[in-house]
Amino acid sequence: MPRPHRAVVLPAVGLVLAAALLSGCGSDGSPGEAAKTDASEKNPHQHPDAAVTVQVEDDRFSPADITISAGDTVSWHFDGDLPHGVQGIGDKAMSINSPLFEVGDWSHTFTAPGEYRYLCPIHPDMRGTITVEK
Ligand SMILES: [Cu+2]
Repeated sequence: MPRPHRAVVLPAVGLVLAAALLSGCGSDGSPGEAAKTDASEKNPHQHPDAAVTVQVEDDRFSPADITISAGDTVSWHFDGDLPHGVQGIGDKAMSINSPLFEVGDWSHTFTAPGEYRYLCPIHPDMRGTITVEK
């Protein structure tokens, strides 16, 4: 089931790399573009709009407990040998419901303050908490 995600992601990466190579031919790069390039090199898995990125490994979410501000986006980066997902626990967290990934990224924006608990639907011992402050 997770294989199609890998197949979809790889061509997208190829396009991004091709675009980067093409744009590298220009000599008038603005400071803004240079800053973006630096950021992506420091953490290539960082979602551009994400306040926090949670790494999904084969036994845990890391970091498992995070605190963000209302309106912030959390990105989960999946990179392991097993499929994992992100599923909210309880009514309040119902909107947290990702597909399953072996490798991939999924993000969710939290607009309402509160505490959101989630788990991996395949490995219920993998749990995390997101505290959203006003
Ligand atoms: Cu899992």
